[in-house]
Amino acid sequence: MSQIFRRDAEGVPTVKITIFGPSLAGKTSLLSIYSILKRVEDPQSVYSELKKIDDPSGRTALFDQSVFELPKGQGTSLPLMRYALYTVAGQDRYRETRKVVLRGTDGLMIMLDPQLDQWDHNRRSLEELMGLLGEDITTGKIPWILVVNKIDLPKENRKLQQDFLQMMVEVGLVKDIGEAYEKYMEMSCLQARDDLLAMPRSKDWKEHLDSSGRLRRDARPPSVVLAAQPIEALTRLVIEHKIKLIRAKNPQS
Ligand SMILES: Nc1nc2c(ncn2[C@@H]2O[C@H](COP(=O)(O)OP(=O)(O)OP(=O)(O)O)[C@@H](O)[C@H]2O)c(=O)[nH]1
Ligand SMILES: [Mg+2]
Repeated sequence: MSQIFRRDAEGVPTVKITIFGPSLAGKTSLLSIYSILKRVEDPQSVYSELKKIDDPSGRTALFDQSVFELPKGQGTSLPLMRYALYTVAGQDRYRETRKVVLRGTDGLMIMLDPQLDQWDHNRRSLEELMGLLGEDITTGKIPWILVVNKIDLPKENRKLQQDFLQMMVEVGLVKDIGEAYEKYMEMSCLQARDDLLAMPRSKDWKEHLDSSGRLRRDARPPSVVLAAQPIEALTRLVIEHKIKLIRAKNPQS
């Protein structure tokens, strides 16, 4: 099935998605919530549990990683595919590690922090990313999206969508606001986590389960939909992008 899909040690085609952004944006929080979600919805899809390499303060020191399986046949004619999710360590002192973690990434989720005092950190993080992968990003070689977390915070304490769209243009991620808008998403990891953990205590909990006792996908609370969407949308984008490359190389496939 071509070298365009890398294969893991078991020979299964695997795409690598990296979550990049400044320290405290919520990258580890997102991966933790997504791992819990997949465990309650479809434990068989969790190929490798969340591994965290963090420092004594709980911040990531190298990366977090978790690997999931896509239902067979989804998006491709392949029997089985995996997607490996990584987060980078956002603190300034881990800059060198981020280069290593980004190596070979097939898709990029940029996660930013809307808190007013984090504004400069966001910009520095975007500038660093542009220095490392700017060409791959702007030419479409690496599919990407930008997610702003912490929208649970009061509006007066955070930057809003328009500020981020403007910054995306200023750092050269996109050509104009329209293009920025297409790449932009928002979420609250905190809200998603609270809503997910509250579900088993709700009166209608049983109605949200399928016959095997798993959480039904269509029962995701809206905050959980918002949190899972960027990962799942980006994974789809990456797979579609690779299939296009394969078809371009071999029109018969
Ligand atoms: N208010 C609010 N706080 C959040 C949200 N998501 C994460 N946090 C908090 O932000 C802090 C940092 O979260 P992490 O997930 O560790 O951040 P990170 O991006 O992995 O940081 P590094 O590992 O240093 O790169 C924690 O105290 C979280 O509880 C959110 O949606 N809303
Ligand atoms: Mg982290």
